Amino acid sequence: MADKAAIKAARRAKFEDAWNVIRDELVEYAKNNNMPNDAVQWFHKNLEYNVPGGKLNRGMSVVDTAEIIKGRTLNDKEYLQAAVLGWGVELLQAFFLVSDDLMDSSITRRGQPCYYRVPGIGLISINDAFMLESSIYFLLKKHFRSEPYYVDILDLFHETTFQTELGQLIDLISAPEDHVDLNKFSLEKHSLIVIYKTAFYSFYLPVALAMLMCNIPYTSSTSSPPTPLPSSTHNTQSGGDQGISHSSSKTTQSILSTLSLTPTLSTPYFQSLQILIPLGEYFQIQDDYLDFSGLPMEIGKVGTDIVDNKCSWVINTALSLCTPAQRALLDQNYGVKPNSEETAKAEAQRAKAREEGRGEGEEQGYLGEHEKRVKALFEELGIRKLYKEYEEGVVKKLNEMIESLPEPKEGEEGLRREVFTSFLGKIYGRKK
Ligand code: GPP
Ligand code: MG
Ligand code: MG
Ligand code: MG
Repeated sequence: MADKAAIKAARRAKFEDAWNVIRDELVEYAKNNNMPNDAVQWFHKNLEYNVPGGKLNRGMSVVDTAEIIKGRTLNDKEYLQAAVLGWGVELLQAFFLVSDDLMDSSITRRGQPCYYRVPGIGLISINDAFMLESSIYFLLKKHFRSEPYYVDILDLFHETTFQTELGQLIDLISAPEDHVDLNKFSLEKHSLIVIYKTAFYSFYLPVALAMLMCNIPYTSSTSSPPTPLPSSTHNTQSGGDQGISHSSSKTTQSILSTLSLTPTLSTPYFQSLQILIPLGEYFQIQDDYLDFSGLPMEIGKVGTDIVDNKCSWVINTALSLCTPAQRALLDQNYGVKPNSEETAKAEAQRAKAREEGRGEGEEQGYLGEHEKRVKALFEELGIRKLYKEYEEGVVKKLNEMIESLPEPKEGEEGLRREVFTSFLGKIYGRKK
C-alpha cells in the first residue's frame, strides 16, 4: 500500500509543477508588453518571493475539492484549470500578505524577511502587491474566457476581495497606533473581523471556485432563499466548558442571513458557507493563538499582535477573565511600542542572525518590556489551556455540522462531507 505521506508529497509536487507553467505565462505577458529586461526580472522575483513558499492549503483545496465533487481524478485539462484557480487563490493571498505585512509592520513571513523589508524593495512592494492581484485576472481570462461560468468566477474573486478588505479595515481601525482602549474590544467584534478578513478568502473561495468549475450553479433559478443545513442553530463558537472562549454565533447568523439574500445563492454554496465561515473563524483564532504562543522558527513569522494593539482572540479571552489588577496591567502595557533602545537591540539581533547565516526568520525576536509583561500575564491566565479547550469544543461542533450535510447518492457528482472533513483535517491542531 502506498505511503500516505508520499501521496501527499506527490500531490504537492504536481501542484508546484503547475506553478512553473503559470508563472512563465505571467512573465511572458510582461515581456510581450515591451517591458525592459529589468522589469521582467523584477516581476519574476516578485512572483517567486511571494507566491509559492507557503503551506499551499488554500490553493490545493481547489484541486482536492474538484476531485471530491467529481468522485474521480481530474484529466489533464481539468487539472490545469483547477490549478489555475488554486494558484489564483494563492496569488490573492500573496497580494494580501505583502500588503498586510506593511500595514502590521511585520518582520518576517514564511521564514524570510517580509517583502517590503528586502533591500531595494520598500514601498515598491505596494505596486508589486497590485501586480500580484492583477495577475489573477490575466490568468482567468486566458484559461476561462469561454467557459459559461467565467463571469461567476470573476464575481467571486471580486466579491471575496472586497469582503477581505472590509475585514482588514475593521482589523486596522480597531487597533489604532496612538490610542489603546481595551474597552473597544469584544469577542463579537473579533468574530466580525476574522470572518471578513480571513474566512471568506481562505475557506469559502477555494470551495466555491471548485464548485463553479464542476458546473454547480452559483445562483438559484427561483427567488426562494437557499435551504439551510438541517438544525442550523448550531453554535460553533462556544467551545470550552466555561463557554468563555467565544460567544458570537449571533454574528455568524447575521452574516449568513445577509449572504442568503444577495444574490439568491443556490443551496450548495449557502450550506458550504454555513460550515466554512465558522471553520475560517477557527483558523484565524489559531493564527491569533500562534501569534502569542508559536515559535518563529515554526510559524515562520514573529508575532506582532500585542505590540500592534490587535483585537485578537487572546486579548479578548484574557479580558473576559482578568481581575481589576490584571486589567490595569493590560491597560498599561498592551499595544505599547518598544522604545528606541529595545528596537535597536531587536535589529542588532536580526543583523547578527543574518551575518551568521541563520536566517532572521528563525530568531525568537527580541521582546520589549511591555510585551514581556503582557505575555507573562497571558501565561498566568492559562491561555494555553483555554485555547486547547476552545479547539476541542469547536472541532466537535464543526464535525456535527459536517455530519448534518445531506450527501449525493453513491456514484453521483456533488458536494460531499469529505470536502469539509479534509479541510478540518488539514488545520486541526496545527502548529504553523
Ligand atoms: C490575516 O491577518 C488577514 C489577512 C492576511 C488579510 C489581509 C487583507 C488585506 C486586504 C491586506 P493577520 O495580520 O493576523 O495575518 P498574519 O498573522 O499572517 O500577519
Ligand atoms: Mg499581519
Ligand atoms: Mg493583519
Ligand atoms: Mg496573525
